[in-house]
Amino acid sequence: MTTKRVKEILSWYSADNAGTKANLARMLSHGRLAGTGKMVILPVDQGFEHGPARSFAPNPPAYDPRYHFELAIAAGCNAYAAPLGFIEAGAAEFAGDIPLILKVNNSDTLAKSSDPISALTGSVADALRLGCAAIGFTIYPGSGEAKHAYQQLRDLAEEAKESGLAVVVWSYPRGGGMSKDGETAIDVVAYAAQIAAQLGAHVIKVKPPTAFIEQAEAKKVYEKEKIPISTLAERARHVVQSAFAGRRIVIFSGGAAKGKAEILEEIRGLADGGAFGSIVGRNSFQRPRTEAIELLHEIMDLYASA
Ligand code: FBP
Repeated sequence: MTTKRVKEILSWYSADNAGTKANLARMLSHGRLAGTGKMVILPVDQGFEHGPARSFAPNPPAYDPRYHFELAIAAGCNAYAAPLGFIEAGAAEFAGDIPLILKVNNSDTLAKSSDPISALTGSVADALRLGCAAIGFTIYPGSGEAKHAYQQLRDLAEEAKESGLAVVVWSYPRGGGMSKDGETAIDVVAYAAQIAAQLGAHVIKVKPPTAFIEQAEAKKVYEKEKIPISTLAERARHVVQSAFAGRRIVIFSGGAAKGKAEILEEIRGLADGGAFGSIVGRNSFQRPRTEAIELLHEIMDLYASA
């Protein structure tokens, strides 16, 4: 049964067809957080994005694509997201066991560019063939190529929605015109969430923001309006507000592997600020399996009790 909270969330997406709403409901109604309106997703595109050794050497069973399906299922995640190759390697074997998100664009770190843009690496047809609930797409607001990516997303989102799929957008500011600190600055992360929402994303994924403000024009407004941004909870609240006053699902990424206490403290701040959940890759699959499941359960418990 779809819970009242899930129905409320679905009502925010009033333009969507029954298929897309059913697929959103599938993700919101699966796993240990089913029905709560919160989500914890396992993303494993780091093999592509960062390379195999950086991603999988800390926990070698993770070189096997089936490992990640099993981890996401055993931990009770809402969904599992990966590029075409990993999804193809397990979609049939694990059919029906967990909602899947096909990352339809990816970039590698072999080529360095000040104007990053991901290549199209999967299609809506692939997502349908593999039984996925959603497509996943990365944009890099701030890149000189961002406009091209926005247009690609616009076309793919239209096709996905026509086909009854949901759209998950990774919105990661970066590029030549932006400082390194600016990539996670509160004004920039909030802006990135707004852009993803305006591009029609159902689920928006951003990095946890810092209290740094990148843009001088924005800084004046944050100061004048006294927007509270000193704690992580306040910043998460501001980012969620920036995505249509909380009427879009906004989840936060886990980042590079860190200690358990540190990640739980971060999640506590995000959950207190009204985050809808987390997408935790390296901090889960780089740990031994039982530790990863334990950590994911603790993360889920924090969201469940927020
Ligand atoms: P992590 O929890 O490992 O940070 O995963 C989240 C994620 O969005 C992955 O999907 C992606 O591979 C990675 O972060 C990309 O991070 P970046 O582009 O900053 O290296």
